[in-house]
Amino acid sequence: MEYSNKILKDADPKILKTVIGMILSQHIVQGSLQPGDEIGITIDQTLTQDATGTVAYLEAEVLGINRAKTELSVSYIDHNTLKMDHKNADDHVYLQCVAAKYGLILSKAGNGICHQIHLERYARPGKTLLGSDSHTPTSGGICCMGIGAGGLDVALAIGGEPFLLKTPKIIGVKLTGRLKPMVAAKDVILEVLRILGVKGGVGKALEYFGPGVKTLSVPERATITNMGVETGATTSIFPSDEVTLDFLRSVDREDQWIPLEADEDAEYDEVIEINMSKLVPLIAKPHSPDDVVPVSDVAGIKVDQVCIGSCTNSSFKDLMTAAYMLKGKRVKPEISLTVSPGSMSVIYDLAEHGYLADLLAAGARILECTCGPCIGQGQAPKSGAVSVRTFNRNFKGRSGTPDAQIYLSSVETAISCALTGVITDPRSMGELREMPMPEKLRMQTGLVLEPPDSEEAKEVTIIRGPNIKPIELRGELPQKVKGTVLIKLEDNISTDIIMPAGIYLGLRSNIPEYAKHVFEPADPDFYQRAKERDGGFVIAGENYGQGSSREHAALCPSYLGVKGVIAKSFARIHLANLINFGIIPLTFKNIDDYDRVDLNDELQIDAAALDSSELIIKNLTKGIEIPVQHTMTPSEIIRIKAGGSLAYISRNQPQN
Ligand code: MIC
Ligand code: SF4
Repeated sequence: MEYSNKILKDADPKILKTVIGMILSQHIVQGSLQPGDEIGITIDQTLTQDATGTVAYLEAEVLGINRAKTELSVSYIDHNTLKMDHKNADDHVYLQCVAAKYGLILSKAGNGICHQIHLERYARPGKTLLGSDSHTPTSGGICCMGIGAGGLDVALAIGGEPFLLKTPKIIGVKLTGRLKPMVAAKDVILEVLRILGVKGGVGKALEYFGPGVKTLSVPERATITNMGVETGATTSIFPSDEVTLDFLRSVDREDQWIPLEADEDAEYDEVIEINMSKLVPLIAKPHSPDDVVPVSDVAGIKVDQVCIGSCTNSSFKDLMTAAYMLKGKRVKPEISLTVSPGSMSVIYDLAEHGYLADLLAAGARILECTCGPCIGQGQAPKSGAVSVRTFNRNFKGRSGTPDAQIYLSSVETAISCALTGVITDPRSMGELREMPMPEKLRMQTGLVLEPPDSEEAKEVTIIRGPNIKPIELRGELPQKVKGTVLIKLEDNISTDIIMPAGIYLGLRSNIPEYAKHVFEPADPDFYQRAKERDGGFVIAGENYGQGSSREHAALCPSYLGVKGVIAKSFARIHLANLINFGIIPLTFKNIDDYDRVDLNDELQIDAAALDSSELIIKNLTKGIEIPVQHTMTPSEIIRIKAGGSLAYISRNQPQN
């Protein structure tokens, strides 16, 4: 690949030989490609979903963005589609108006899960995609560099602003061998999680290479890039090769193919090697995606529910596998088996090829093409149930049942459990017949709306239901930031703990109401305490804010007056969201100091001290000083002092 002299001069020469480096260098507009350095990249495509999209577009309105400047932007409605009352329905109307006004494609409720549809219809090799959903790297399966971000960052990208990120270190995942029967792509990513853990990918990106790559189809690759998110990695990618071309051909987009592979002599910052021939079926135990063991280790545990679907495993190939395994059989009577197809096209193809009938005859419940049980929208398991799911997250309580035991596995393993009633190694079920994939997938749906042209768009009025409340801007930081510790948390606190989704999804566009549930799963009294004390501090362990991209996990605490989070370490997207909404993110310089701060201690930070990356927090209650640090850039420091990026940008717009 040809590069400008400047890129060559400033870049880490290693990175330019990798697929990720090649895509970054085609999009870089500021900074240099040195691991850890901040860069700005142009964004070709964006996606939002309804649960993060309403707030993203409300922010876009605050910022005065009114027409998408990207090559392609899609607004998906896939998370919250039940319409149990007016809230959902009102959000959908708002999103439809905004899409028409801004020039976005709208994928209506029921059309499918954003990542599955994006892979089928829009993601293109070599492009950048920014999405207000953490699993946006799914598109890496087709060599499109997807990155998850908060809604504000996506709104800015829609407005044509570059996206700022730290150049990741690149972990090369070398795949050799070939998957054995009943061992699946899901087992590859579970193995990666077993090796790296839920924070092993923070500040890094995963690039797959090696002879095994060619044995995996695009939907299989997308399962792997999708769940790479659970390592904390910024993005995951496969090269664009003949397999990519075959997939694009099957969805009538072969003209969008470009070859894109790492140079033969590419070197990575780290290399993990996985011999797929030696892999066995794996399963993640409750309550973390990295608690991975061979299925045989937990075989025999009684199962109550099996759920197939989510953006990890809802492709035509996945559901065809389920149908092949279920054909002519019945699921155990005591098991509830649900199937959520990833898109309308998937269900259309299943129907056309007769697989839908096989699923129904076996006793599967076919749900809508949405996230559904993955985000606690229905199908909460019974108390204490064991549920085996093909999903990507099993954080405690996420299913809607706090004491449910959620296991994550491949489709092959999950269906084996549905047939036997206990956790079962799929290899004991015999081999699958050869599954010929159809040459063409029917991209069939009536649920996609193209936007009107810019002239017609001017006539569109944005309709807002009563549950849609405007976003309030935070004030500037005072000189002395003072408050008590409102909560002290352990390691790996997910955004599902900070801001639960499930039954509260209808409140995503109503921050004052949603804020009443901040930290509810960890401490139901948090809201009251925060209100009484007019905010304060949060103390946390490692990897604070892992999981989803929901900026509500920063926006709602910010609304309650949370001033800062002092943690052992942060997850990438959540860290950016904290800065966007004016919450100071600090880490302990000495990890043991975590033990020197307790609930209710009064803390004080000098705002001016934030100019340096190392500073002191006074623990006024204990009369001690605690050294802390931050990784904010000079521009982020300005923003945090101004009350966060949203407040800063909107107050500094030219028209104001
Ligand atoms: C998730 O899987 O947790 C979600 C729901 O898709 C989130 C987005 C959200 O909270 O709306 C994500 O992954 O970013
Ligand atoms: Fe939807 Fe689940 Fe995927 Fe999140 S992880 S986008 S909730 S299917």
